[in-house]
Formats: sequence, structure tokens, C-alpha cells
Amino acid sequence: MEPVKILFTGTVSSGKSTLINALAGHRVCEAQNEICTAGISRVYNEVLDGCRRQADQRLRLKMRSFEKDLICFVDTPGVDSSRHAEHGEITRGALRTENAPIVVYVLNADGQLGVDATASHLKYVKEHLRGRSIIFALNKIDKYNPAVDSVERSISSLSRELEDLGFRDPVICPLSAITGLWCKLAATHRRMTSYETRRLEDMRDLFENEIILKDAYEPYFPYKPRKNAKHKNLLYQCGLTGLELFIKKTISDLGRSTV
Ligand SMILES: Nc1nc2c(ncn2[C@@H]2O[C@H](COP(=O)(O)OP(=O)(O)OP(=O)(O)O)[C@@H](O)[C@H]2O)c(=O)[nH]1
Ligand SMILES: [Mg+2]
Repeated sequence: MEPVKILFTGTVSSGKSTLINALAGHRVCEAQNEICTAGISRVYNEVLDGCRRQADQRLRLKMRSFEKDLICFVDTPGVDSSRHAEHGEITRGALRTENAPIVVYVLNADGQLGVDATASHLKYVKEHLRGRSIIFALNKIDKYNPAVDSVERSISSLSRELEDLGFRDPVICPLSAITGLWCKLAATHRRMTSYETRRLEDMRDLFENEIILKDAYEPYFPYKPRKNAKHKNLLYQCGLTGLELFIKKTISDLGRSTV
């Protein structure tokens, strides 16, 4: 059976590659604060030859969160680079030609909502969606200042903007991809810098006490924090588990799931 392709798109540095790494539970796609992804890469969830990158950028990994579905994450470059106009072309080409029934649109909650580049790419995606499913990932929620920013307000205004563009009942997943990635790396005893370990503990405090995302997910996927499950709890609290469950539900709605 062919894997279900899930294509990730969005503006530069919104966190597409970090989110794929978080879902995969491995550092596979390069992610950094400068324009980073320059071409299309594909990550498959199979075990093959100890996870080595293939010449054609194919990579197969064991992904604990997606053990039952044969999937392929497609990473694309950010579309609004002024220095690399070709990046936008590559991504728009992938949206037209990749046979991906699911698109994850990654938005940077910290400063990219309502800006022109986001609106014009959203319009492009809408025009080329052709019946495919789309999930919106509202990333970098950890950058919110709980004293002034409101996740609920951001979701409602984004939802209005998306409805105006023609997306009906959009699924919006607020999350912190970086927290999800660090949490999975810690849970599987992978190498982390002391900066990452320290920041992970800050994130734990933030998502336990100050930025509460459960309202966005509880109606669909209720979860009660459990004792002695600190990584599992944080994966839910930072929104990654909710996004994974929406992705799995979408795969299952396609009639492709073995779950
Ligand atoms: N605070 C915070 N930073 C994040 C999060 N996700 C990603 N980042 C950071 O944002 C920067 C860009 O992340 P990438 O994953 O490279 O973003 P991208 O969308 O793939 O970027 P391009 O491929 O260049 O378009 C990196 O420094 C990440 O560490 C998040 O949830 N919270
Ligand atoms: Mg990238």
C-alpha cells in the first residue's frame, strides 16, 4: 500500500520542519532560525537501514506516534522568502503536483497572523486544495505572554479569517512544536543540549500553569493528566498530541487507517 502523504506548508520559519521532527520524534529535517528548507524532503515511517538519509532525501524512521499508519511527511520551503523567490515556486509546485490528501498549514502565532504573505499563500492553498483535507497548526504558542495574549482570541480571529477565505469549519490546532520535539527526545533519552533541557522544564511550567490549551482539544480528545506520566502529559498540554489525533482521525476518515 502507498503511504498517505501529508504535506506541510506555510511562510518562512513558521516551524514546518520543527513540527515534522516533533511528530516523527527525531531530528530529521533541518530547522533553524534562518531560512532553512530549500527543497522538498520526504520522511517515511518505516525502519530501514538504521535511519540513514538516502540520496533522494527519502528517510524512513520508526515513529512511535504513527505506528499503525503508513505515512509520508512532505516538508516544503517557506513561501515568502524575498532572497529565494524560487522557494515559493517549489512549494506551490508541490501543492499542485504532490499526491497528498492531507495538508498541514503551519502558522506562526507569534507575529504572522493576519499579515499579507500569510493571507496570499492561504488563498493559493485554498484555490489548489481540490477537496483535500487541511489542518491548521497555530505554532509557537509558547511565545505568548499569558498576561496579554489570548489563545482563544487568536483562534477565533484566525477562524474568521479562514472562513472569509472559504475554509469551512477550519480545524485549528494551537501548539508548541519545539516543546513537543524536546519532550519526545527527553522521553526516548536522546541527546539534548543543556539549554534544551532547561527550556523544556520552563515549557512544562508554562503549559501546566499559564497557557492552557485543553479547551481547544478536550471537546474532541479528552485527556486527564496522569501521575508519573510527565512526558505524556506535556505532549498533550503543548498541543502536539491533539494535532496527532486530528491527523490520525483525518487518515481514518480517508478510509486508509489500520487503527
Ligand atoms: N519558540 C518556539 N520556536 C519554535 C517553535 N517551532 C519552531 N521554532 C523555531 O523557529 C525557527 C524556525 O523553525 P523551522 O522549523 O526551521 O521553520 P520552517 O518553517 O521549517 O522554516 P523554513 O524551512 O525556513 O521555511 C527555529 O529557530 C525553531 O527552533 C515553537 O513551537 N516555539
Ligand atoms: Mg523548514
